[in-house]
Amino acid sequence: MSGVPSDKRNVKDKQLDQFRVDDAGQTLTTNQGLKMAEDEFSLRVGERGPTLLEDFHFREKMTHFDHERIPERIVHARGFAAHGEFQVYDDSLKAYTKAKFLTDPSRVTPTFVRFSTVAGSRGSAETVRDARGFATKFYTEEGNYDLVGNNIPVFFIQDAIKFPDLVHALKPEPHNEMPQAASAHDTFWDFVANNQESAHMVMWAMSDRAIPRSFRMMEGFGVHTFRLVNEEGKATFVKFHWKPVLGTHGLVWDEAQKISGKDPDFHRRDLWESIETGNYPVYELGLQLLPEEDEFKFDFDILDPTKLWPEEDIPVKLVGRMVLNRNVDNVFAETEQVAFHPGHVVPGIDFSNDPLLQGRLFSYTDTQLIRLGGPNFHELPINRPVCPFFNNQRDGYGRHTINRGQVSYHKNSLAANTPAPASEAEGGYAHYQEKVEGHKVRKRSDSFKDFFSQATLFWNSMCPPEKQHLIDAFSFELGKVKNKSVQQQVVDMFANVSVELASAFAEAIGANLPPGSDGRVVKTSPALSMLNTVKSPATRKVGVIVGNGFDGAEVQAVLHELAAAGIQAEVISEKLGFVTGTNDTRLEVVHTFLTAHSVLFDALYAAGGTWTNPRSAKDTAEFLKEAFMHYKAIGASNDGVDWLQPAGIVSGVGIVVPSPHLTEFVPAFIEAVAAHRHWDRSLV
Ligand code: HDE
Repeated sequence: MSGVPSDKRNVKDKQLDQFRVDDAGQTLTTNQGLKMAEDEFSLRVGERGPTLLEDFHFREKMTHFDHERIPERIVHARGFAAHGEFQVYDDSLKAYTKAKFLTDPSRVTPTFVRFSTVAGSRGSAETVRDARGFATKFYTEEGNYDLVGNNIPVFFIQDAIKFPDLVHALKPEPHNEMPQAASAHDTFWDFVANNQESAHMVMWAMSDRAIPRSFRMMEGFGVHTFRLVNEEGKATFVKFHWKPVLGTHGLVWDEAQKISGKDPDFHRRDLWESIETGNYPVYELGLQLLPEEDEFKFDFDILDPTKLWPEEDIPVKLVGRMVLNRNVDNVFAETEQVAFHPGHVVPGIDFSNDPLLQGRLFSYTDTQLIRLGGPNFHELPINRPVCPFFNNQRDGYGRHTINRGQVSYHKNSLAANTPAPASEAEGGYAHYQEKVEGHKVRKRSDSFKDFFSQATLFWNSMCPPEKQHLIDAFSFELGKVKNKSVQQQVVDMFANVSVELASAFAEAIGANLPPGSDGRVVKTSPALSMLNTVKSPATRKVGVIVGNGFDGAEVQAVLHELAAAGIQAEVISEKLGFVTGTNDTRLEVVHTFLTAHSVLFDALYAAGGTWTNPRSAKDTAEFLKEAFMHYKAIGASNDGVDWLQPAGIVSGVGIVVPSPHLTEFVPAFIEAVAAHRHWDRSLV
């Protein structure tokens, strides 16, 4: 059921037990509990006659089926989730917040995390170019806290009122419903050019951050500035981060597109399998803390969601760890019905006046009302807090609770004025008493009007291969835009970010080159480059191409070392079953050239052997060529070395062959796998 030993099960896991049902081995009944003698044939007049209306079993079964679907999320429809646990490292945050789950290191808080793409429908491919949602529900003892973030730390727009416009422009165009799960079309880029506050996030969306290798290898960001509030009522501004311990890694665009066809479920499969095999994803929670007194010390407004706080200026303090250790039992019941809301807070966490955040505080409950069909979605098992909840709210569609008693109003005398509010000292939530004054206006603050400096900071911070990927992404996206004026508007807009960038993609799409030169912003932030991230071989997937007659002792020794480094090696051969090497060594074949593809692996190991089908040599060459093209580590030993040349691979960065001994080969190959990609290959 839960995959976690019973003594380790947390309070949320145990709470879900009362709703879990195992149908296997049971007698089939109707929803009224009536055992049925037949479930294959409807009730009809004569064997060849019409079906009778009195067939309640048929009607119930069909009606339920007819109503199985609910509206998908208007954004973030395609998602996948897992259960986990969060624990803070120590009590040092007490100076900043009274939130118990952030200050009591003895508490283990159950979490539920849903990752998602933004633009695509529920059935769309997962490796598309897009921001990823990273939404975490903490089931704390003081109520649910939701950190509803993305893997990009800034947003396209500054004011929530523009969200419907942004999403209309991004989603498939209404007249032909194309393209699916893609920003590479006219209306999105028309929106960008005419809403230039989007410049910074567009830079992130065109970078490798928008094609993550895995949900386990991407950062998460709360985006907005929030507040932490301590016992004394003192507030500190905060930005939330998730840092994956495996580092932040992306795919190659060509590879990402091919994976969309070869395995549209690539990211969920990766997460699911990691958890099933005990390779639990781990993220550290990081906070950037800013005293309220320092609010105006920056050259950007901290309320502006198109701005990040450079980590070199305001360091990220790592405060705790989240481990995802349990897959869901049922995707609809849990992943689809989970309802996140940035307004689900606990004492010690409060909001800022970020106008995007303020609008989100309205939208999320509103959207659950249509999506989950009424106001009682908090009663769904996945959404229930693990602490008790009482109030005077009653009735509505799908009410489960049987509230007893006469009274459902406040104040009252009949129930001694209960349920009663708690004072702050008793754990009651009291909003931070920020002083606010002003005229009612519909206006953008002047402090929100610098759209380009941080977009340039991002560009400046990229290493040469990352810059090239950005140029390629802009060239691809705008190459798909049909309207010449929109193309030119985007070139002219991004000349404000970098003339070098804008000129490069202008040339690729045949637009006019922008005038001017760069140099306005020279600052860099090394934390923005993914090349500076953690590198680890752990959980990397290596395809082992091997035919019968391989060197048994050698290949087994290599596989042993790879496993010891945490690498997942999977054998690819010409047919399923077993391949046999010298010394009667047998390896189970997990994939054939037909069922797998080079793009589904982080690296390949050409282990040698012979083929019975002449096509296999060609398939091997194609696998290797593709891996080379996608900058992946390739290891080859014994007669596997002979497979490189037909693939057009002579030597290069990340190509590892025994030189001269096998003992040197294995560590070198593991290091090459850990490097993720060998971008230098593109520069030689
Ligand atoms: Fe969301 N967003 N959003 N968003 N968002 C939704 O709520 C919205 C924004 C994010 O896995 C919706 O339950 C508005 C920023 C995630 O279930 C909806 C605005 C960030 C998820 C909604 C934003 C996010 C959503 C659709 C601008 C990163 C998926 C379904 C004011 C900090 C949660 C739903 C899940 C989902 C509204 C902008 C993250 C319509 C109005 C910025 C991860 O309520």
